[in-house]
Amino acid sequence: MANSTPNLSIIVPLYNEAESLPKLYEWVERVVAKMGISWDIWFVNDGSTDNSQQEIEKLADTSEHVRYIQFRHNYGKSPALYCGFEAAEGDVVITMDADLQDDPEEIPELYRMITEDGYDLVSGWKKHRLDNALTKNLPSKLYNATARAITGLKLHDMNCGLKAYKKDVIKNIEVFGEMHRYIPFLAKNAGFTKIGEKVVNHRKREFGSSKFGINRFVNGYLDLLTLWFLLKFGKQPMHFFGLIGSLMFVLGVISISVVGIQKIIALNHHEYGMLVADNAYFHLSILAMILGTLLFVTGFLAELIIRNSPERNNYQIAKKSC
Ligand SMILES: Nc1nc2c(ncn2[C@@H]2O[C@H](COP(=O)(O)OP(=O)(O)O)[C@@H](O)[C@H]2O)c(=O)[nH]1
Ligand SMILES: [Mg+2]
Repeated sequence: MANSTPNLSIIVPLYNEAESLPKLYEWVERVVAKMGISWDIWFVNDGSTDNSQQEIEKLADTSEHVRYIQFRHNYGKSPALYCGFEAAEGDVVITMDADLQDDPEEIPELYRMITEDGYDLVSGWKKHRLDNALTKNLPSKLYNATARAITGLKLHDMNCGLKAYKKDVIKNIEVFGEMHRYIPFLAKNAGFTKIGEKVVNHRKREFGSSKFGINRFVNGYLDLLTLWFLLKFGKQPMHFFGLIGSLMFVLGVISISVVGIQKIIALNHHEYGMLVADNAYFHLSILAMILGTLLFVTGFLAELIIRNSPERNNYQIAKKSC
C-alpha cells in the first residue's frame, strides 16, 4: 500500500492529546476496516509537550496505516493542516479532531458523500454541541451567522474539525495563519462550488481540556474581515484605496475652495473678522486632502507589491489537454 495511492487519508491535527490517541486510532480502524478501502491516517503532532509522540510512534509500530508528522514546536492548527494536506495522498481526505469529540462512525457516510454524491467538500455540523453553552455554543452561533453573511456559504458550523474533501480541493488551497476556520470559503474561492454539510454526532471531551478559548472568536472575526477584504480587493487594492482616497481628496479640494471663496467675498465686503485658520472647515479640508493622498498612495503601493508577488499569476485550472 505504501506505493499506491490510498482511497482515503485521514488527517488528525493534535496538540497534547496523548490519552485520546490509542482509543481514537482503535475506533477509526474498526470503522474503516469495514469499508474495504485502502487508507492511511496522518497524525500531525504540533509540538505536543505530553506523551502524544510516544503514543503515535507506538501506533505506527503496530499498524501499517499510521503516518505522522511531528513539529519541533507548536505552530497552530492551520500549519498542521497545511502539512497534513501536503503529505496526504488519499483520493478522499477527512480531517478530524484528536480529542474524540468527532465521532469516527461518521467516516463512511462522509466518504460516500464525496465519492458518490460528488461533493467537493462536506463540512460537519455539530448540531447538538456538547460544549459549554456560554463560552462555546452561543459565540459559535453568532460567529457562524456572520461568517454566513460574509462568505455567502450556507454552513452552520464552518469551523467544525470534521470535514471531508476531494483530493483536488486540499491540493489547491493554502491554509495559513489561522485560516483553518474558513477552509470552505478558501475552497469556494478556489472554484470548488459543490460544498455540502452533514449533521454529525458530537461527543463530550473524555480527556484533557479544550485548547481554544474565547479569544478564538475575536481572532476569528478579524480573519473573516481579512478574507473578505482579500477576496474583494486583494487583486485590485487600488479599486478600494484609490476610490476612497480620490473621493476624500476631491471633497477636501471642494471644501477648501469654498473656504477660500468665502474669505475672498468677505474681504471684498471689508469684513476682516475671522481668520481662515480659525475656520474648522479649513482644517477638515486639509485633513481630508492629506488622508485622501495617503489612501491613494497606500493603494498604489499595494498594487506595486502585488505586481511583484510570486502569486500574481496563480490561477486555478480545472483541466488542460496535454
Ligand atoms: N495542530 C494543532 N492542533 C491543535 C492545537 N490546539 C488544538 N488542536 C487540536 O484541534 C482539535 C480541536 O481542539 P479543541 O481544543 O478540542 O477545541 P474545541 O473542541 O473547539 O474545544 C484537537 O484535536 C486539538 O488537539 C494547536 O495548537 N495545533
Ligand atoms: Mg474538542
